[in-house]
Amino acid sequence: MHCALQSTAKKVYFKSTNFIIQFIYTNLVSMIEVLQHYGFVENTFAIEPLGNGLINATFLVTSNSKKYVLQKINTSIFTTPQNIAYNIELISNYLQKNHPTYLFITPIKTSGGKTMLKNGEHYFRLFPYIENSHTIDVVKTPEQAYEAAKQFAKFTKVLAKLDVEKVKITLPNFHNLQLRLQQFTVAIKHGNTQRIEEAKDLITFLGTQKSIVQKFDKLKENFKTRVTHHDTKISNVLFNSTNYGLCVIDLDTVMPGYFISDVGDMMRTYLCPVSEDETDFAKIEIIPSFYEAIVEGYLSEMETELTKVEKQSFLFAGKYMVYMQALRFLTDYLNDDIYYGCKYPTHNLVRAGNQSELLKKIILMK
Ligand code: GN1
Ligand code: MG
Repeated sequence: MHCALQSTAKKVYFKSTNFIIQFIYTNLVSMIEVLQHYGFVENTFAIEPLGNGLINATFLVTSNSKKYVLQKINTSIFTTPQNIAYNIELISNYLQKNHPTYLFITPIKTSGGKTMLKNGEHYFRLFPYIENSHTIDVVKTPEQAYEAAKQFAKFTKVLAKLDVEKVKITLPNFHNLQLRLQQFTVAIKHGNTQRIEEAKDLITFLGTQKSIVQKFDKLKENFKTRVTHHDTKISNVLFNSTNYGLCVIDLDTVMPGYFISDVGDMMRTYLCPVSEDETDFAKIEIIPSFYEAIVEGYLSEMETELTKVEKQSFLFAGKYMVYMQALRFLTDYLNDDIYYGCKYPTHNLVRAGNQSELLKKIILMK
């Protein structure tokens, strides 16, 4: 749907659904103020929503035919946005020195020289828009899965010699599966009773999969801590016009972690030709050539870095991340959708069902 709106204060145009329109209205003045810190002149730019992120709010800004990406950080989730800015600067400086040709999209500095801007209570960043690039929401070919896996592997590989201890934690316990299970256990006790009843089959299924947590606790002793992206979904890779991977984006969760977070999230989002939002679970199937492409793409960069146990844990990575995501979606549903952006009341329930279905399919893989 396209909709051009005009603010009473300043002239700004954008496209979107009602939800986003409402969001923009409440944040409009703030966004206009923010852009002025980057030297934009009022009445000369257009803003429209961009992408499908569930946490931060992202916009495409067009001014004098040049495009930019403006992002407002969700500080109820990223409570220490300074750590994000710190990591990006650390990594950017390291790459400029050691891998100058690597495409790492760094935020544009404000007129005051800052890479992150605090405006009132809110934190914003502005990025250059990479021309002739595009993202995809679902994988349609093994080549796409290969390219995406390669890009995330390359990201960790070029940072292999950066002291991981210097990289800050931007979201404590983000991929702590034990904790995600605990949060789920609390939600099935104290959550919305009507929703608990509605979700009882899913609750039972997820309860039967607790051995994944124990297996993770055993395996992790053999996993190395590296600079890990932690959100390797397919829409976080930029492709060029001939469908080669260009670079990875959405770097807020870049922090020390295990490779299974990254490979697992690839399994979660590249194994199957439909997304986590698909309501027709009959469409959830695993395409073997997509699996092979993930493994080959990741190993094309990381083969020499991974330990033997890590190389044997690709399939487990999928179970670990899909299980975690199913727990997280269902926990949020039972807690009345306090975390993830939802487009309709049972959205999180559908996502949890979808991920559980995917988990069942991964469990059957050999
Ligand atoms: C969130 O906001 P977005 O879409 O980049 C979430 C990821 C989930 C993903 C599921 C900080 O990512 O962990 O995998 O939704 N990010 C955070 O789509 O919780
Ligand atoms: Mg993200």
